Formats: sequence, C-alpha cells, structure tokens
Amino acid sequence: MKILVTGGAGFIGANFIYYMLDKYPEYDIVCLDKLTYAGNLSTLEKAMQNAKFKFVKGDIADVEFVNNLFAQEKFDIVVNFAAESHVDRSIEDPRTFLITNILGTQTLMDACRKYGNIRYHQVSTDEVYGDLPLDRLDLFFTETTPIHTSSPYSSSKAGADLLVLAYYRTYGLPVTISRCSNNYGPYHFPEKLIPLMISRALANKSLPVYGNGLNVRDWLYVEDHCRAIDLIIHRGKIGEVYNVGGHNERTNIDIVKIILKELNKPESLITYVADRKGHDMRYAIDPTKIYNELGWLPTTTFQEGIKKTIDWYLKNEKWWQDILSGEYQNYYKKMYEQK
Ligand code: NAD
Ligand code: TDX
Repeated sequence: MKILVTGGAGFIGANFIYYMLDKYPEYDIVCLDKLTYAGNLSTLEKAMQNAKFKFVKGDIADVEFVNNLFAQEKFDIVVNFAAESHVDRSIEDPRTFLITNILGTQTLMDACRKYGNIRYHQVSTDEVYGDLPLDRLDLFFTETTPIHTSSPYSSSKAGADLLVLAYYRTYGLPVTISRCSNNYGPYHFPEKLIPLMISRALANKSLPVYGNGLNVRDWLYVEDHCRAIDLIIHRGKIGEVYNVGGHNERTNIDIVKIILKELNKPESLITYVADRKGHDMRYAIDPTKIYNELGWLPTTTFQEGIKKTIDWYLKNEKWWQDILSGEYQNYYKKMYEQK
C-alpha cells in the first residue's frame, strides 16, 4: 500500500505520518508539501530516517508537477491535509486560500482520476457548518447540517468539500471527507490559540484573547483525529462525510486559564484585544455517525491531552523557538500590534 499524504510538514499531517509509519510499518508513505511558512521540515526529521518514508517538495495546485508525481509513484490512497489553515491570515489575504484549498484539491482529484481512479480523502473542518449560538447548547453539527461559512478560510474549505462530492457524483471518484473540530497537540504552529498561549506564557508575554473570550471551540487531541482518518480511509463508505469530534467544548478564556495554571503563570498576563472579524461563536460536533459506522471514539481526555501538549512544548523548545525567531515576528507585529 502506498499513501500520498499532502501537507505532511504541517501540524496534523505530520502527526498522521508518524501515526501511520508506526501502525503500518509495511506501508510506503510519500509526503508532498510546499513548505509554506506553516510547513517545517524539521518536524519530519525522524520520519526521514525510515526507509518507507519519502518527502517531496511541491505545490498541490501545480498541475504538471502533481501529474508527474502521480505518474512516477502509483499511489493507492491520497490523503489531502495541505491547506492554508489560519482564519486570521485568510481575513488578511483570501486569495492564497482559494488557490491552495480549492484549486489544489481539484488538481489532486484530477490526478486521482487520471492515474487509476485512486481513493481520495479530504481532510476538512467543522468550520464549513458556520457557528452555533451560545444560548442553544442543545445544537450540534451533524453531517446534514447546511454548509454556512463565515471566513474566507472556511469558505475555501467548503468550496473544496463541494467539489469533492461533485467528483464522486459526476466521475465516480472514490472519495471520503472528514470534518473535524479544533485539534491540539505536538507540532501545532504557534500562531494558533493553544501553542500561541503556551509559548507566550513561557516568555511571560501578554496573552491576546479576542473579544470577551467566550467563544467556544470543541477540542480534540490530534492523535484521535489521526485514528479517525485511518479508520475512514480503510473502512469508511465511499461518497460519505464523517464528522470527527469528542464533545469537549471549552471557552477560549477557560483554555487560556488552564494553560496558565499548568505553567504556574499569573492570570495578569491575559490581555483582551479587538475581536476577530466575523468571529464564529461556537463549534460543536456530533460524532454519532463515525461511532456507529466505524466504532470511533476519542481516547485522550482534555486533561491528559493538554498536559501532554504542554509537556511537549517544554521539551521541544528549539522547535518553536526556531519558528518564533524568523519571519513569524513580522506576522505577530502586523496582526496584533494594532489590536
Ligand atoms: P498547517 O497549516 O499546520 O499545515 C498545512 C501544511 O500544508 C503545511 O505543511 C504547508 O506547508 C502545506 N501546504 C500549504 N499550501 C500547500 C500547497 N499549495 N501545496 C502543498 N503543501 C501546502 O495545517 P493543519 O492545522 O495541520 O491542518 C491540516 C488540515 O486539516 C487542513 O486541511 C485544515 O483545514 C484541516 N483541519 C485543521 C484543524 C485544526 O484544528 N488545525 C481542524 C480541522 C481540520
Ligand atoms: O491570538 C488569538 N487569540 C484568540 O482569542 C488566537 C490566534 C485565537 N483566538 C481565538 C479565536 C478562536 O475563537 O481562539 C479560538 C481558536 O483560534 P484558532 O487557534 O485560530 O483556531 P480556529 O479559528 O478555531 O480554527 C482552527 O480550528 C478549525 C484551525 O486553525 C482551523 O484550521 C480548523 O479548521
């Protein structure tokens, strides 16, 4: 079995590569990644030592490059993690999101059609459903909840999802889609809430909480997401969408306070800043379908997961310090100094 993992130098893709190399030592795994600001080759250092793993640098939206790769490698399954993934960046510059997230998806699926009707899995997000109100805690996203996006990021992911389902219906491409809630864990880029707060708290810097901090996200430890994708690509029904989430809803301010407590840092570091434009209020996944069909349940509780994550950031300071010391400084100034 040979699997193409796109976006594997990013957060979830890298965790998936390590999960798969460990669980299926007989599989060949090829990672295709453009190494944007979010891709980090050092994350894949250990994988590079495995003879069953290969890294290829390239753009999923580059038709000629993708076709050549597919012609050479003969993949059995394609799992597409590659994306522009940060909502705040999509508000600043939507275009790259449309190119990578929509045209990149189309390019990969066209190659899947051309080189043997290859099984294709799209890693999508709960953000395609928009948000839920804070006063209706009885509501959850199911797979039939209408698509209703808020940001250029979520709109680009929704566009890609619609295209994936169209390729199934129109061309019979064997596709599946997973829509997961917020992930956290090792190798999470420090522009996202949890690693941003951990790295800044460790440096005794202010922690920028958007708006009133009461927006709710549904957090899942990254390894549980990887296991869900593993189940879907092996046993999921073709043409189907699977929601992935573990009923772990928390307000942003609670997350920040938990991190401060774990690190023994004062709450006086919390700084409320201007809200994100179009900020989604609440995400909440109903994972009944993936449980009923594939027996998936999350195995890591938030208490365990956040401890493991903080521990990882403490032990791997070089990984995130290298990121913070580069171009990231300009990003932080641009995005936060006017807030
Ligand atoms: P990430 O930003 O950490 O990593 C994205 C990776 O894709 C990077 O390595 C980057 O170099 C690569 N990439 C970007 N554009 C590319 C291109 N044109 N060609 C090839 N590679 C390219 O993202 P992540 O958080 O790991 O998310 C992975 C996927 O999971 C995304 O599709 C995202 O929409 C989805 N998702 C993320 C979350 C989350 O909480 N992080 C939740 C649900 C779904
Ligand atoms: O500095 C911050 N302060 C703050 O209050 C940042 C970066 C975020 N926030 C808030 C905004 C959100 O309500 O924290 C929450 C989480 O923010 P992000 O980490 O940016 O994640 P989110 O916008 O929820 O999107 C994430 O989950 C769904 C991923 O980045 C997406 O790729 C995924 O699809």
